[in-house]
Amino acid sequence: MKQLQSPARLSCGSRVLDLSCPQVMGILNVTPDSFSDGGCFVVLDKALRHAEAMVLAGATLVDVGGESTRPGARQVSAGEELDRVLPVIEAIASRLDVIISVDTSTPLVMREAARLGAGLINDVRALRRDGALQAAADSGLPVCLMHMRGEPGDMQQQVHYDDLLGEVRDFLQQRVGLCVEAGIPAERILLDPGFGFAKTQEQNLSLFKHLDCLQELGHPLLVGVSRKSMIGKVLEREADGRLFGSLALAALAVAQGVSILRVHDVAPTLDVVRMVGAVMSAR
Ligand code: PT1
Repeated sequence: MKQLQSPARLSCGSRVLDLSCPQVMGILNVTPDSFSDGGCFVVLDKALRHAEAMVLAGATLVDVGGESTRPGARQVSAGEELDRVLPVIEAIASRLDVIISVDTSTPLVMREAARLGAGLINDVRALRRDGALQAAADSGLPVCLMHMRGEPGDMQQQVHYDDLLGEVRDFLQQRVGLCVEAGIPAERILLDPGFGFAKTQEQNLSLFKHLDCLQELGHPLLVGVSRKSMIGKVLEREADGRLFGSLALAALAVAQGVSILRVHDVAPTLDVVRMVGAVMSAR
């Protein structure tokens, strides 16, 4: 079992994230509902309650996203994304003691989110959109760079790898280089192998098995597998039946030294983190 690494503290705007032990990031999707938009009070209130429940359950980060990135999802306009995400970020920032992560690839969303109190930029496109490197650098916030190929709409057609682990590692290392050149200090960069993004089932499982190899890159790792289809395919269960599978992977991730778990189910995941942590710190 890999020992926990300790670049201990990460400055996230006005808050500090303790990375000496694994942290749980709660997922807050602000994708529209059929009969109201992001600026609507009902939507805002519901998002705020959900965020509050996750914070009470022990989440130290809340990941706010206005664009679905699951396989086949359609893209949304910057305006739509801003309308969905900004009111929620503003509301959480003024009410809850939590680090707000903004799940976006859109430079303007990064800038506005940072202005309203976001503490981390989480980009599934690893700052590849025009202007994203600069927007992230200007924000002064830490960033999470994720491995993906193509776009969520077509990524599952780009799953040929000669050496999956090597290619994921090289991609992330290359993105880190460009970030540092753009003025984002290496200490502020988190990395994510991107489970479910341009990968087959076997590739997802193999990447998970060898997650600890990515520790060589020297950056804290963030992993998002909660309720994903890679669990559904093994267990033959729909999304609402994937909790135990998600927890099994959370345990395996923590055992491989992962720093942040991006999850829907905060309370049970924290039990896993604490239990695995207790075993790992035993003599
Ligand atoms: C992730 C992630 C994310 N995942 C980071 N951000 C999603 N850093 C959104 C499926 O196969 O892993 N890391 N932001 C959600 N995306 C998916 C992808 C959801 C695949 C579901 C699947 O079920």
